[in-house]
Amino acid sequence: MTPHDIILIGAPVDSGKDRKGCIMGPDAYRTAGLGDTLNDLGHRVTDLGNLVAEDTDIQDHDHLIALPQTVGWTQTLNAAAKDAAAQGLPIFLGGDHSLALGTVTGIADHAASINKPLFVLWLDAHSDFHTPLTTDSGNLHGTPVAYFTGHDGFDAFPPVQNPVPTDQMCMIGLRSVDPAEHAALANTDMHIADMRAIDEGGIRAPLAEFLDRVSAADGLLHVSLDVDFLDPDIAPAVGTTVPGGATLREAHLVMEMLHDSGRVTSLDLVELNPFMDERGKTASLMVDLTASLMGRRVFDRPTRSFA
Ligand code: Z70
Ligand code: MN
Ligand code: MN
Ligand code: MN
Repeated sequence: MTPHDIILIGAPVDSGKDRKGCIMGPDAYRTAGLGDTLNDLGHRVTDLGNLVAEDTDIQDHDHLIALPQTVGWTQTLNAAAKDAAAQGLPIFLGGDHSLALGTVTGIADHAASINKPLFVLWLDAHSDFHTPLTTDSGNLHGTPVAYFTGHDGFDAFPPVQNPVPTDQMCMIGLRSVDPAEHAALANTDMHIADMRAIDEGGIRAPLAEFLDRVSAADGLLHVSLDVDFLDPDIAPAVGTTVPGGATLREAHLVMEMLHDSGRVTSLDLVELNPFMDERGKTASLMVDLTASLMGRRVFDRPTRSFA
C-alpha cells in the first residue's frame, strides 16, 4: 500500500444549521483514535489541531442562519485546504457540511494550480444544492454544492475562482431532496445514484463508472462523507436522521473501492454530532470507514476460496 502524508485539520464548524453539537466533531474523531489508526496503516499523519474562523464585517441576515460565521469559515477553510492539498492528503474533521463551502473551493483552487481536473464524490442523504435564495430552512449546510459548482445567490461569500463542473460530480445515497433542489438538479448533468438506484442495481456500478471517468481524466478526487449517508441505525449521531441509508457493508465497499482506485486526494468527514451519539459508535464507525478508504482490508484480492 502506498503510504500517504495525511494532514488532519479540525474544522469545528457549527454555524451551518440551528442544532448545535458538530463543534465537538473533531475531538470525537481524535478520541475514537483516527490519527493512530491511520498511522498504524503505515501513513505519516500530522494533526494541525482545530482551526478558528476568520472574523468578517458581514451583517447578520434575517433568514440565513449565522451568515457572518459561515462566510468566515469559508475564507479560513478555503485557504487551509489550498495549502494542505499542496502538501499531502488533507482530511477535514467536521463540523457540519457548510465546511465544504471552503474545503471544496480551496481544493479546486489547488487543482487548477497544477492543471488537473477536480472530481467530487458527495456521499449524503441530501443534495445540499440550495442557494441562499432558495433555502427554506436558512441552514447553509444545505448549500455547498450550489456554491462550489458556481451558482448565483452567494453574494456575501468570496467569489468562486474555480467552479467544479457538475459532470465531474457524483452524488450517492440521496433520499431527501427539496423541490427547489430537485428542479435545479434537473438542469445539470450531475451523476446521481439515489437510494432507489442503489436498491435496484447495487452501489458498486455507479461508483465504478465514476471512478473510471476520474482515472481517464487523470483527475484529483475529493470525497465529502456526510454521516447521514449511513443508515441511522448504525450512525445515530446526526441532527436529523433520514431512514433508509447505506448499510455498513455498502459503506465499507465504497471506501474499499475508493482506496483501490488510488485517486482520492482529500476527504471531508461531516455532520457528526457527538452529542447525539450512542457510546461513540458513530464516531468509531466513521474512523473505521476512513481506515477502509486509506487501505485497511481483510484480504488482498482475489480472496482465497474456501469452497
Ligand atoms: C434541507 C435544508 C441538510 C442535513 C443537509 C436539509 C439540508 N434540504 N440537512 N444536511 N443534515 O434545510 O436545506
Ligand atoms: Mn493508499
Ligand atoms: Mn450534507
Ligand atoms: Mn446530509
